[in-house]
Amino acid sequence: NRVNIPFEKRIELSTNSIAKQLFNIMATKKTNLCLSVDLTSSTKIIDLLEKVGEHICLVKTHIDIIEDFSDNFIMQLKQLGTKFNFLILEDRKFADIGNTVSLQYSKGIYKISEWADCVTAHSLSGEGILKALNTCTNTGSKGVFFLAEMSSEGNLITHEYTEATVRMAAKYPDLITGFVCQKKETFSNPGLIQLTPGVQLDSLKDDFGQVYNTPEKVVLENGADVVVVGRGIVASKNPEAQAAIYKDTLWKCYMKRVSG
Ligand code: 5BU
Repeated sequence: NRVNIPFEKRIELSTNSIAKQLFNIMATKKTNLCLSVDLTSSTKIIDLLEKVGEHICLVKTHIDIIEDFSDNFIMQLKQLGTKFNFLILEDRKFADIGNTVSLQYSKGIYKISEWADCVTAHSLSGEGILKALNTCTNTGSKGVFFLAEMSSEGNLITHEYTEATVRMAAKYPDLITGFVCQKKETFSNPGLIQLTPGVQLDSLKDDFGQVYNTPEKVVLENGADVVVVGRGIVASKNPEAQAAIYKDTLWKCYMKRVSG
């Protein structure tokens, strides 16, 4: 079972270079925490990452919510990634036809393909989306987290949709880093990474349908490899201390999972 295999061993089972890097970072830094920096000020994001960079393996951005976006911000973000050894995931949730996605991925103001190690994408529009992302990434080492399930209540993803998504991903072993999903049964390939959002220690939900689970539940029961925490850290009074708490709690759960 993939969830009982330690990250070190899963490195060689990966066929995507970003998955290999991420497994390696998690094993070395002993953290499976992904921070979702959902802030609208680039200086606040940089300040926050200076404080919590040591605790995270991955930072997840929504680049289109930033009000003072600049190329300089991207430069600083990349520098912090190098300094603290974390990767960058742009949670763009691409969903259009392949041709449009290839433009959204590499053009416009954000030029996501130039700086994001990996991106998220929906399977809704069909395989063309992976073909397009694959073509754009031919030159560098890039990855895609494919959306197989969502955390929000009432979302329209069915079991059949999830299964078809996993089958579609299997055709692109070089490109797929893993799945954004909620359950360990969703896929079995140990070379792929389960990224799970919807985690908070002090809250069960927000006002707009987000559903939160505990670290124990998502890592031990539901098979999460990398765990996304946003407001649990970002909106807390002391994000630095909170990041350390999430990191320790999540890593303990992972250790329990692979040793038991
Ligand atoms: P939160 O503050 O921990 O609720 O933030 C969760 C983040 O994960 C936020 O950026 C969402 O866009 C993202 N997310 C999610 O919450 N649920 C999902 O199913 C997917 C992404 Br896919």
